[in-house]
Amino acid sequence: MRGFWSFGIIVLGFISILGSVQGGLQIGFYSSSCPKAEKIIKDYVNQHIPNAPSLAATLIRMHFHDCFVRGCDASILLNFTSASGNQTEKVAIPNQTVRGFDFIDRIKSLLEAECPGIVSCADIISLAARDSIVVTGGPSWKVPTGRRDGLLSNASEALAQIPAPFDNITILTQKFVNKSLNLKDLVLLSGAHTIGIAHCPSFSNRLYNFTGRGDQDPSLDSEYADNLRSRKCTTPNDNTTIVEMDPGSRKTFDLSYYSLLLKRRGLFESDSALTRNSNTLTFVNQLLQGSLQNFFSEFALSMEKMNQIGVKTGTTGEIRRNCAVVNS
Ligand code: HEM
Ligand SMILES: *[C@@H]1O[C@H](CO)[C@@H](O)[C@H](O)[C@H]1NC(C)=O
Ligand SMILES: *[C@@H]1O[C@H](CO)[C@@H](O)[C@H](O)[C@H]1NC(C)=O
Ligand SMILES: *[C@@H]1O[C@H](CO)[C@@H](O)[C@H](O)[C@H]1NC(C)=O
Ligand SMILES: *[C@@H]1O[C@H](CO)[C@@H](O)[C@H](O)[C@H]1NC(C)=O
Ligand SMILES: *[C@@H]1O[C@H](CO)[C@@H](O)[C@H](O)[C@H]1NC(C)=O
Ligand SMILES: *[C@@H]1O[C@H](CO)[C@@H](O)[C@H](O)[C@H]1NC(C)=O
Ligand SMILES: *[C@@H]1O[C@H](CO)[C@@H](O)[C@H](O)[C@H]1NC(C)=O
Ligand SMILES: CC(=O)N[C@H]1CO[C@H](CO)[C@@H](O)[C@@H]1O
Repeated sequence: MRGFWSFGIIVLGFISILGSVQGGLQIGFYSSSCPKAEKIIKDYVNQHIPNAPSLAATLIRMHFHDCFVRGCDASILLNFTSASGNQTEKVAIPNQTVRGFDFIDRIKSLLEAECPGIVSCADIISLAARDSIVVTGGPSWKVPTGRRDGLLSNASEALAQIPAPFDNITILTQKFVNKSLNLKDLVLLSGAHTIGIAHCPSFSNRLYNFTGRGDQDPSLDSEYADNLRSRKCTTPNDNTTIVEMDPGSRKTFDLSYYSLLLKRRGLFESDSALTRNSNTLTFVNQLLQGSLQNFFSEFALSMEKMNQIGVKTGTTGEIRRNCAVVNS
């Protein structure tokens, strides 16, 4: 009988070890090498994000852009890499509006002071993005750790692989499937547009000369389009005016992004595309019929897939000392 129980305990032990190891990552990877690491990040976020809540949006977007190019390996933070003639991801158009690099650098300095050379920049982005959404009242998700930092960053890869606001459902699907994410993940992760802002060039083609006949995008509510054109993006290339993607609710992580989609008020063509495919439309309707808690838990599952894309573990990559440069 005792043998039976110890066998059971061993099996359970294996199951729980397997359960905490995900794609080579592990919950609490730093628990012995740098036990305070996750707390240092969370404390820094809790201390600073309430005074600068718009950073939460920029950090989750940084996390998304990082994971979509060469995996979640902090390649987005690099200022130079010889392989790409210094045309790093940061320089690519989609990154020109990503901010928050100094926020990550300050967290990195705290961690280097606590335990030098242990905590990767890639894990800092993943944890800080999650913690900053949580502190603003949004969903939480699991962030297993142990990501290592990449050695390369290439602007043309960012341009090719990061979805563009002009992409149609076919291209969006391809770019997501290429990262092992499905149509449901596309709908859920686009829900992050419930917070944050955009600049006019990301959508002004929908307001001006959409098909070359001085027209608007017919799939955008015309009253909303008129308003955006006359009050916000008074010139198509205005790159200073900022526009809320979820007007009136841009600081609250809620379902209103999806309600706006059905009112034909999704800001980007990529948002609006989600209502014109029967599969994605079904997911949008299901989310709207469910509770906020349901959205949060579904969003968490998609984030847990996203934060494992192409991760480098073990001995690949390195632990960067300065997040902006590879170690020399
Ligand atoms: C589905 C494909 C996606 C496209 C085409 C897209 C495109 C964009 C664009 C063009 C902007 C505005 C940039 C600007 O004009 O300043 C933006 C902002 C944003 N995106 Fe996405 N995005 C996508 C998916 C995602 C995902 C997966 C996330 C995170 C999980 C995300 C989170 C955000 C956030 C939070 C902002 C606001 C940033 C801020 O306020 O600084 N997006 N996105
Ligand atoms: C990297 O570039 C950022 C601007 O994107 C700058 O603030 C930072 O000082 C640079 N860091 C290094 C080490 O060059
Ligand atoms: C950057 O990526 C592009 C597209 O994949 C590739 O053609 C190019 O050779 C890369 N540049 C370098 C320097 O590796
Ligand atoms: C890349 O940046 C480094 C550091 O600023 C500089 O020494 C090098 O000349 C640059 N390389 C190219 C190809 O621009
Ligand atoms: C989607 O966009 C691509 C590239 O712009 C284009 O080749 C394709 O025809 C478009 N597909 C649909 C269904 O509009
Ligand atoms: C994703 O696209 C890249 C080229 O952009 C390709 O090399 C890679 O094999 C694709 N990955 C998957 C999982 O399809
Ligand atoms: C609209 O686009 C067409 C075709 O690209 C161009 O000929 C025309 O000058 C544009 N009109 C305006 C007002 O920009
Ligand atoms: C914004 O627009 C101004 C004027 O068109 C231009 O000089 C500037 O380089 C633009 N900035 C960015 C970041 O594109
Ligand atoms: C934050 C950041 O590094 N942004 C860069 C994006 O690309 C532009 C154009 O090359 C740079 O000027 C910015 O510094």
